[in-house]
Amino acid sequence: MRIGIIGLPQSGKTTVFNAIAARNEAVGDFGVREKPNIATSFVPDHRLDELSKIYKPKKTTYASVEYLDFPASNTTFGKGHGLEGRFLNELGAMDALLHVVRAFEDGSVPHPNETIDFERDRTTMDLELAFADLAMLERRLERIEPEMRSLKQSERVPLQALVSVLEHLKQELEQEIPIRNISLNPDETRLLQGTSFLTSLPLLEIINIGEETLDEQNSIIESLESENTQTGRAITTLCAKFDMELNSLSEEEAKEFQEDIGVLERGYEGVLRLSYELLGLISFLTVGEDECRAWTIKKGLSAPKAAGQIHTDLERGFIRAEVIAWDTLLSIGTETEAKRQGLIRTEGKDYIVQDGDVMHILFNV
Ligand SMILES: Nc1nc2c(ncn2[C@@H]2O[C@H](COP(=O)(O)OP(=O)(O)OP(=O)(O)O)[C@@H](O)[C@H]2O)c(=O)[nH]1
Ligand SMILES: [Mg+2]
Repeated sequence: MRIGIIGLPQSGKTTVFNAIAARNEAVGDFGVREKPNIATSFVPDHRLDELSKIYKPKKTTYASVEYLDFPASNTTFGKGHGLEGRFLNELGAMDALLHVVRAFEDGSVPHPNETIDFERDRTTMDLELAFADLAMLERRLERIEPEMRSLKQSERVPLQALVSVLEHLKQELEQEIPIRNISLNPDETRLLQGTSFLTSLPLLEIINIGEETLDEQNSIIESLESENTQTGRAITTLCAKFDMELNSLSEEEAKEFQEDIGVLERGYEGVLRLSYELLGLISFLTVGEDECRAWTIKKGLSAPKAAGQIHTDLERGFIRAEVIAWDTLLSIGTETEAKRQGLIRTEGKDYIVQDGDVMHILFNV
């Protein structure tokens, strides 16, 4: 999973990146970097921790997420010129976008619009993303036109179908409807394969609040919660500066500090949880003396497809899966005992993998 961090200049993108990926990149550099910062962070998983205590494997492998922190440009951003052109392709290849929206007040950090207004900045970004998609749509349509003319009437049909989908998307975007909210039939989806639109990506919005409003965090989240019902969009708050500072403390110190101010979840935990929900992801586990490991899959995948995440051979030669829920296994203690009690199920090709399933795949290639 790859998440691209975007936002207006000086909104706290790099600070959020540092907070959630436990990094220490320079902040306040006004987007002078040529390339995004990249970090891989591991998804904390207490199920895997508990099972590893039983198996004592040589290696415990957590699921991972890659974060890319994109620099913003003061000259183009927020002015309706779209996002920074040089990063558009990279942004389109993300699995989700994380928009850092500034809500913190700090006189020493300039805002491109001078005042602090997070609702305004959310709208600005929605428009930026829509502009970028519209520009891309227009370029595609312009390129198709001469191609169309060079074809015989009978050969034009597939291209005409593509043109009408693109025109449809364009009309909706002009009404400020993001592509993720437009329902497309399977044929239309197929025509658009290989094209990545920024407004079709799931969008996670992080309202970056100031340290002095930390105690209001829960009520801010509550007031924004109704927005989390929107398709492909989730919103939460984080005090990036505070969360980044917690990284320099030990785990116990950080816990204590959090309890003092009543913030129970670490920023990165919240971001991960929401990203999983937003992207419809779950994990299944594999256990053994060599390795205990968490695998991330889309909700609703069949056992062979899930097995394919481990290795394509396991999908191709899938015979059956032996499955037990992680907490059942934990309470019984060993697989041998679980098997004796008939608690390990045999599941076939149609089984839909559930979050927290511990699986052994039997296959033959
Ligand atoms: N007071 C306060 N300052 C913050 C907070 N988050 C970020 N800042 C400050 O805001 C400034 C900009 O932060 P960055 O993380 O560099 O912002 P950015 O969006 O990455 O900036 P560019 O990449 O240059 O667009 C820095 O001086 C941060 O210390 C916050 O929650 N509270
Ligand atoms: Mg930055």
